[in-house]
Amino acid sequence: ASVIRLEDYRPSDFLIDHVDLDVKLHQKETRVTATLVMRPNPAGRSDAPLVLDGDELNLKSVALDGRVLSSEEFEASPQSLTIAQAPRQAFTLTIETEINPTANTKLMGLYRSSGNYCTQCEAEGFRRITYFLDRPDVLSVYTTRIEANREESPVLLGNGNPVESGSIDDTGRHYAVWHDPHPKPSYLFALVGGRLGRVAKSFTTMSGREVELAIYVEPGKENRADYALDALERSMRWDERVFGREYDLDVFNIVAVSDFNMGAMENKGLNIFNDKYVLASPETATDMDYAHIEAIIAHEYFHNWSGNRVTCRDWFQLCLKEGLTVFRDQEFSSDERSRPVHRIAEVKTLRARQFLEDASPLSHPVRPSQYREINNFYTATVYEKGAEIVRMLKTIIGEEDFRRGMDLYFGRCDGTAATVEDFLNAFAEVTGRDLSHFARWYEQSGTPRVTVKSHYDGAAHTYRLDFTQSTPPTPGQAKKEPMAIPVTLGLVSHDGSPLSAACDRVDERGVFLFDKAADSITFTGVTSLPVPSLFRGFSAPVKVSLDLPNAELLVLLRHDTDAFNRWQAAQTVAMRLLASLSINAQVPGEEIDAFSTALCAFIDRDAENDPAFAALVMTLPSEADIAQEIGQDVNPDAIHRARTELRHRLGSTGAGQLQRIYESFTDSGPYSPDAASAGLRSLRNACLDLLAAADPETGEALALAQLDSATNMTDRLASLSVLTTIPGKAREDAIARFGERYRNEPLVIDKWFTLQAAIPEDGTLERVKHLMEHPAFSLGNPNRVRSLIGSFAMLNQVQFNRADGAGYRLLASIVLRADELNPQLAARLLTAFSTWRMMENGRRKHAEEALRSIAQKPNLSRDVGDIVSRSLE
Ligand code: HT7
Ligand code: ZN
Repeated sequence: ASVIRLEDYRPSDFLIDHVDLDVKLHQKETRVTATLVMRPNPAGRSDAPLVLDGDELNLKSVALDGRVLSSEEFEASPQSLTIAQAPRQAFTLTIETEINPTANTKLMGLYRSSGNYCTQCEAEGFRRITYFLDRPDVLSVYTTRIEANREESPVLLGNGNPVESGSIDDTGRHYAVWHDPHPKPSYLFALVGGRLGRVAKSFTTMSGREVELAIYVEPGKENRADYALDALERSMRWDERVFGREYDLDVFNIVAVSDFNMGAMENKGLNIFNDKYVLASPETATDMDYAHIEAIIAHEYFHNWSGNRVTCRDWFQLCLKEGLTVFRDQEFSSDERSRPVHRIAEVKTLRARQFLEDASPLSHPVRPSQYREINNFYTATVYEKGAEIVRMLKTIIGEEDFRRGMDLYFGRCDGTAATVEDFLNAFAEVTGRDLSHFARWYEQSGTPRVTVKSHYDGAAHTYRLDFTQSTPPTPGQAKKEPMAIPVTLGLVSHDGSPLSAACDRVDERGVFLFDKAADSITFTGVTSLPVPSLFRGFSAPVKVSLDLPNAELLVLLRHDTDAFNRWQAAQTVAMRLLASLSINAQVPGEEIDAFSTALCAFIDRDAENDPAFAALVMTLPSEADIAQEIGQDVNPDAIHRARTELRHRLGSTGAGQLQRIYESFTDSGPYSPDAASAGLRSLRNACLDLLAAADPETGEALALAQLDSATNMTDRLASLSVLTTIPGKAREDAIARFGERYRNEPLVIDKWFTLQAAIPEDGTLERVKHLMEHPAFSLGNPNRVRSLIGSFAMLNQVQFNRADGAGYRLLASIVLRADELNPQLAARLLTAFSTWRMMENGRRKHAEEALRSIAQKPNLSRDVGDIVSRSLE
């Protein structure tokens, strides 16, 4: 497949100022008439033909300035429409196409979901609706007329503001016209037609304009959208307060659909969401679901400025909108909830997804320099590492200059399609700093490793830290340059008493900018040996090697003022124990005892003050994290045994305290999804998990009782999850009862699929195959596929990576089947193979065979072809 390169970017030869779209919705034969007001682009080539993009389109007619063109005057295929002799001044092109939304299983362009019509145009879906210059630097003002059968689609929604609506006599059909005054790229186009329920409220913006906020959902589920509506209102207020950004249309609509390739889409004034990220009730959604809904509602809303008002020049700049918007939604969630707890959750995700990606054959820069299929670049690197870059920039320049830079960027680039350079220039300008070294974060892939060595001179009262950095080679980048790494740090005394130390390389906010291959800093006035607390708040997305003994890390767990590093210290000790246990099967008992004792002391002292934080400290690194840490010749069975053993030891040592907390923190009163209440539940469920690890019999009894008495999905699911770790009749009965109870709740059935797919036992492979025959499962629905197949491949380390290769073969066969329906979904599932090279030899061979069996298949989609070939490179 052909490769698209950033260096080949050139402006479009033509522009489209206005788009008039007339869409007559029919289940199989939807008619689209696009009237495009066009002109040659002064920045383009003057002799170029007009080439419009298409994808699986059926052209009915083309007219130029009102004159229907004969077939000699243009060249058309389902993939493109070319007019060799296009006018050299403004002209109007009218194109009629016919499309079949019912047959559209790719869920890109116009498709049907549960009987409703909806669209998904990012990145290149608009070309599946009409021929167009389907690229983000062509901005147009859209007017959309939607017509449909009134019975089938009483609700008709488009971008922008409603203009008019009415009936079409004697046809049973009706129409609505929408106008969006803000020029936008085609990827932000959307329309919806369907039978939908609605919740709404009005919002007054900071300048006093009234906006009608509405969420549309499956009829009967309106009350499950209340939380999302509240989150939307809070997001809008937050963006006004923190970034000074106001909403700019009379309405803001959100529609929840059940078949959706990703989480949600920020179409101008008409966000379309995966219903999983809108619908919530205590009976069906967990605390984590509520938190995700809040974050994604905010994320899509924040795109209105970071993405829509200022969009991307080309898809290489994707991080410009996605990294920045993730940063904004993370800040929002931190302000709405507990900042340290949220930061830990962000870092856990970053390490589990982005560090993993960066250590795999799929590693790429935050701003890639080439791609074959852009859909494969909506990655953890572009999103999560992209957000970390924005956060580092803020750390380096400080809060005030960051806000001034953001204001300059939004103000200057409003209404344009911008680049990463435009973004950085705004900050360089307000600070007077040269950010060209910092810009390397966008270009260089791989996770830097920072190694730190400490030297204390008790006579001179000095304490020196020697830093070195290196970044491993990644595909296409053998040699690496040093990065500009902000290190937020401090020194901690062994007993927690205040420590006065000075270092002129560390600024007043505790930040040292480490931007060479090696550097040293020295603190003076240090009267006793301190413990260094480095990368506070995870100030840079790097891996750290530090020569601190476990005992000193446990001092940080006890005394550090930085909550993130308290958690990190416990994780580092746990990881050391788990990696040793996995590799050597044996670790000196005293080391485990010291850790257990420190953890028990921590629980005694701190669990009640901050339950959510305590639950995080008590949760060991996952099996996937341990595999990543080991990095080569990985044996997932050994890792599973090691983690089970350590959980058993911790649960046994702490049984008394765990039991006490479990019993004293019983949930009372009505359910509330707020962070404090959720924190209590997470602590209690972390206790239950360790108690069950220590003694399965007690665990089973407690979990069964909790499953019976739970008044919300968080507690019910947590108890079922504990039961899935204890084989036997009680587990099977509980699984069956849960499945029966929620058989009409697809989003809960997803959780049920996930729990079963993650059982680390030999029978799981057959169980997954069996569940694929369950009436609720469908290969056409991304949520179902992700919850059953995605969970098996991503969460079940031992069974996906079975020594006999059966897990790999199962995934390969499903990827091939899914590819015929939905290539984007198939390609995402396939990324589960990204860890194959770190496995031990036997597994590696099986994984390679499975990948080759996919690669050999004829007619692979570009999406799957791209991932499989990069995975094998
Ligand atoms: N900007 C959106 C990304 C997206 C997408 C969404 C749904 C289906 C296919 C998609 N391709 C790209 C979502 C976001 O990050 O906000
Ligand atoms: Zn986004």
